[in-house]
Amino acid sequence: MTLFTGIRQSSVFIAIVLTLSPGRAFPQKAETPDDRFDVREAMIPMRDGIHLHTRIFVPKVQTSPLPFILVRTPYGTKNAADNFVSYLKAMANDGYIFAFQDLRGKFESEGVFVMQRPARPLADRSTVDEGTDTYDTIDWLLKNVANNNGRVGMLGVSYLGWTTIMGALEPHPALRAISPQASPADMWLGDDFHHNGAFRLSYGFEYAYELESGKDLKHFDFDRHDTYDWYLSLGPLANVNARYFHAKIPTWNDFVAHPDYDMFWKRQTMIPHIRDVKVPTLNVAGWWDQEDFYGPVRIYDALEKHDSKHQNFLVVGPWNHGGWSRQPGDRLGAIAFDSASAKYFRDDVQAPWFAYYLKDKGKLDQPEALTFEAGTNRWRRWDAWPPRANVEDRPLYCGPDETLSFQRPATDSNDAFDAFVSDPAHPVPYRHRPIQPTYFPGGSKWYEWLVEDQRFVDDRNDVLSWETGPLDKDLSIAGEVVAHLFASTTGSDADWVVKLIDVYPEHYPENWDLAGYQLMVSNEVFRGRYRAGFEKPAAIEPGAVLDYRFSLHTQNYTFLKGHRIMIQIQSTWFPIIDRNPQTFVPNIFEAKASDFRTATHRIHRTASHASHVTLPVVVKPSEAR
Ligand code: PG9
Repeated sequence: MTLFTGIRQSSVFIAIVLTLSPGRAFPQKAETPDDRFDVREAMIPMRDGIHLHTRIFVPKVQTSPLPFILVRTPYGTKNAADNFVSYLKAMANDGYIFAFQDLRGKFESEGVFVMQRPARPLADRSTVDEGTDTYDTIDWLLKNVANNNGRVGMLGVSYLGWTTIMGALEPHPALRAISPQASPADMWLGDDFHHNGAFRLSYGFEYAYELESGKDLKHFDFDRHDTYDWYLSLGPLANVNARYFHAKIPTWNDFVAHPDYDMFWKRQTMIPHIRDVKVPTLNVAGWWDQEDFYGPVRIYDALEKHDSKHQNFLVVGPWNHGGWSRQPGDRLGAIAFDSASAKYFRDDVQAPWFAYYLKDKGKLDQPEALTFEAGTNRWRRWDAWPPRANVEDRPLYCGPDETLSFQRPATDSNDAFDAFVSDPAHPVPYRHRPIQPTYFPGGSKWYEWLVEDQRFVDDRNDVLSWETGPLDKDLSIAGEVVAHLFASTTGSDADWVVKLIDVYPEHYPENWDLAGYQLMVSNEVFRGRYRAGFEKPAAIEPGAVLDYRFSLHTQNYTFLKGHRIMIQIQSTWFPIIDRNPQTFVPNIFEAKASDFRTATHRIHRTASHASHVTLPVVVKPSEAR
């Protein structure tokens, strides 16, 4: 068992890796840089006079000029060598010069940190951004580190994936291959801080504090271990600045000042800057990424529109946030995948892909999209993602008596709905309590909550479920899952959470721990006030049946014969999503305690208001690896 201690799992840079089981291939303690690299620290000058701290690992034995791998991070470079234990092990064995750099204002770098500093407009040559910092760094490395082959690659997970794609928007000509992995693309539409306008409270609060309360990282000191209680007793969001942050955390102030999808968020996303595939790109995502799944797929899509030279690729595996970088990847929580999927990615995908572009080594054997199909537990190769052929969109309808089927309801009876009372004072927990602080060093279930057994909320009155009978044959999906609800509320605002679930058979001798298990396959939340547009919120007319259509994202999954498919709908998911007052107020960050009111929500299931989830069903199996 490998134990990662340290501030955050996604940041392999500050994790201390201890190997607890003796017979493993990698060393007892993280390999020290001295073992195989000469380590050099440099303060690299940027065009505006700011110096960025960079730790450079040059192989002690170097028989030919080597390419660089550049990694730019807000999480510190002190433990950068830990990467060679797992994430970059195959690449270190292959031979690269590695450079790890602190972003502006973080750890040992000069300057001011700006959370996801937007790319400068094309016409603006006077300011700096992550792109110019990357450019200047590459320029310096090429001139100052001997025996390089003139090529540079970049990669990293999450914030480090984001700096990777930002560095490739206006790339240095020597930047020849990038792998943005779990990079956020849009913090309001679908990544760490909001989903469809619903604010990711616990993540936004804890992350903003962690990054912006000093030059290094600092956890917020909760006085409750179960943060469900803490966030509930916080009351309205205005109490954050009043009691704790006192307007000193810039990102929190931005949340408050920009509740809607305004120019602040539109300037921050890099998507409009993607106008070409300027550098070969390996996009990487995990199906159960608890932080950034929207981003990597969105970036892949944006690049794909311009990919005339076929240099843009997608890999999605059965991983949580950054899971491909550290574990064998043979399981996530209770769910097993039959093979070491993460190790396969590191050794047989990531390393050869970079070697091809940076060292002219080997033949490229990378399909357009490589996805791990959980359920059947095998990798699948696709020539387009989502697949263009052999997939049919099939709506799965909510029916009477908690049934779910591919038959559209025929009734138009006024009684054809299911209702529940949503009480902001008793929100549905998003994971099993206690909900430890997100990156709690003593252990947090944050990393695996997306695969937790959803039975823990199944019997709540404010969670509705509909279920098919046992499937008589396997049902595979490949592509986008979309929710289409017809819903009404007695309030004037509401959130809608939809979960697509694989229900394991009750009789499951293969593994009794999984008997009846409810595994979430796809999910998303939508804040009702934005149904007519994300830029301007609008009150919901109480009692009106309105339709809400939103993506539950792309998936490749097989519901096996004998399993059932379930849809759950609820209105709270706390504290990952802040509580909707259910009374329309212009800005929820300024809502008063008295604005938070109980409301009754209805999900309609008539012929004209047929709530459903559309599945991209594979009708003819495509070639498996
Ligand atoms: N999910 C993290 C993050 C990335 C970018 C901005 C804010 C948060 C991370 O793991 O780096």
